[in-house]
Amino acid sequence: MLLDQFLVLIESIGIKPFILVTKTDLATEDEIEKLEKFKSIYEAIGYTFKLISTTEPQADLQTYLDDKVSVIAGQSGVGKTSLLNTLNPDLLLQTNEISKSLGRGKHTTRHVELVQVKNGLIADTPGFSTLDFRNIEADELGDYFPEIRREAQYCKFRGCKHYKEPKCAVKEAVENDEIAPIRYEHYVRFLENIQNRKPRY
Ligand SMILES: Nc1nc2c(ncn2[C@@H]2O[C@H](COP(=O)(O)OP(=O)(O)OP(=O)(O)O)[C@@H](O)[C@H]2O)c(=O)[nH]1
Ligand SMILES: [Mg+2]
Ligand SMILES: [Zn+2]
Repeated sequence: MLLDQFLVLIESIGIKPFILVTKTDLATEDEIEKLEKFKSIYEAIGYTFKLISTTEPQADLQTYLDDKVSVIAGQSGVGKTSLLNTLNPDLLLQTNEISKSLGRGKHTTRHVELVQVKNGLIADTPGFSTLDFRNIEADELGDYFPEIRREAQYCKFRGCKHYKEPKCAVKEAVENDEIAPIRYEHYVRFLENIQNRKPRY
């Protein structure tokens, strides 16, 4: 859910996302199997999705980041800074183990800083704990789900929000398994969230 929320925000500002699942050295075989299923869902949408671990060098990621300006973002403690240290061992950026009592990161990175990996620049960022859709309107939400955006042109009604409207191509695509139900469920939750938000004056 947090990932989909994040993807919506990233799409809304026109940045190309690259999804990384970190610390896969800690995952069990069952967990890896589950992650592979998510990987195929996101790849079918058109996203790049990679399972990584800082116990291994990340040569192809280095190449991907070369000559670009990127931002690495995610919850506190997921290993953003550790990954940058792996990509460029000269950086020696500070990292911290996650808090045992709280079960989450300690907000070690406290400011945004651009660091170099090959000829690319990457902004390390502080971990966030919540995201909100304050700047996104109900009628644009579907644009930020690429698979919904693609189907929306076939909906019977212009301005269809793919919610309670009849003859909705998006809902049909969910029923036919062309759109992952979990993605559509999140779309509906975000939509309801936006529709229930207090109006701003
Ligand atoms: N086992 C394992 N541990 C990792 C991996 N990557 C990071 N860690 C550990 O996870 C902890 C948190 O890493 P950080 O790099 O500080 O996390 P962060 O995302 O930068 O956290 P904030 O700066 O608080 O947002 C550290 O103890 C790292 O050693 C990994 O691939 N495998
Ligand atoms: Mg950090
Ligand atoms: Zn529709």
